[in-house]
Amino acid sequence: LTLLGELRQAITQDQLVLHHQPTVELSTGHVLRTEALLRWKHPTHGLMPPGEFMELAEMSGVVQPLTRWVLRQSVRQVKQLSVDGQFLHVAVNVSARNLYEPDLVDWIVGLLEEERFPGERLTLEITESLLMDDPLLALGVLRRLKAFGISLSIDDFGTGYSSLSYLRDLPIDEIKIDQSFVGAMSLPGGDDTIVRSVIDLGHNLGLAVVAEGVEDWETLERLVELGCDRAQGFLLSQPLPADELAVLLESDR
Ligand code: G
Ligand code: G
Ligand code: MN
Ligand code: NA
Repeated sequence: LTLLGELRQAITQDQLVLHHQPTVELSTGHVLRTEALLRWKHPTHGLMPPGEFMELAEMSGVVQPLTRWVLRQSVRQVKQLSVDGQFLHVAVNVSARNLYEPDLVDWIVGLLEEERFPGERLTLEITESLLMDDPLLALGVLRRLKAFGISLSIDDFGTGYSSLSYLRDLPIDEIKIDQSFVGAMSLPGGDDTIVRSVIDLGHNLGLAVVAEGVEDWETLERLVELGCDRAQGFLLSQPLPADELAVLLESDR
């Protein structure tokens, strides 16, 4: 069996798992939401990160059932982690390929109804470079998602190349500064030019800004000084299995 053949079976064979990485609101210091990160428990290769199979999934179309599995499981798992009827907010990574699925929005709306989960508690993260392949199509789909209260975030911001007018015209709520730029802040002779500029750009467009890949206190403090809204990274928490996230959330209350 090829890797693709195995990937097709991974869903039904129960080989997929989600880890959850919190995003912290810097004004409060509390967990704002959690991001679902997919892993494949491969029978012989061990725990595989999405970087090792996502491209294959996108090229082959397996990304459709894969993303839908992640969405359903994410919603179910965060529902279990919710306390006092207050739903946790969850972010799910969506491939721009998914936006070409004609029934995507209807499927997500159906999922929210079935699971009785509010759209206001769901964020979809879409990678910048892929989004800009067909901005007009993206615009239509994103508008429909927003109508159901779903939040939209541009992932890996700064690595693709979006026209600034698209950034202004797309109905997005947030940009996530790619971790390469955040990492550069803590290198010898550290440089925060790009991070600073992206924070200002985001704010000028009325968007919230997340820094991803925060690994040390100095960087976090600098991000606060620069007015960054949210942060994510190993310093705050590794991606965790659901039961470990539950413990973290308990101590965050
Ligand atoms: O978790 P990790 O650092 O290995 O993630 C690597 C990349 O895979 C990240 O860019 C992340 O956005 C992406 N990714 C993680 N989970 C999913 C998923 O469920 N769907 C999609 N499309 N991408 C994912
Ligand atoms: O592109 P996206 O933000 O979806 O990617 C998330 C990926 O980044 C996950 O694979 C996660 O494991 C990884 N990640 C999260 N925090 C950190 C960090 O502080 N440092 C590094 N190097 N990777 C991180
Ligand atoms: Mn992401
Ligand atoms: Na990213």
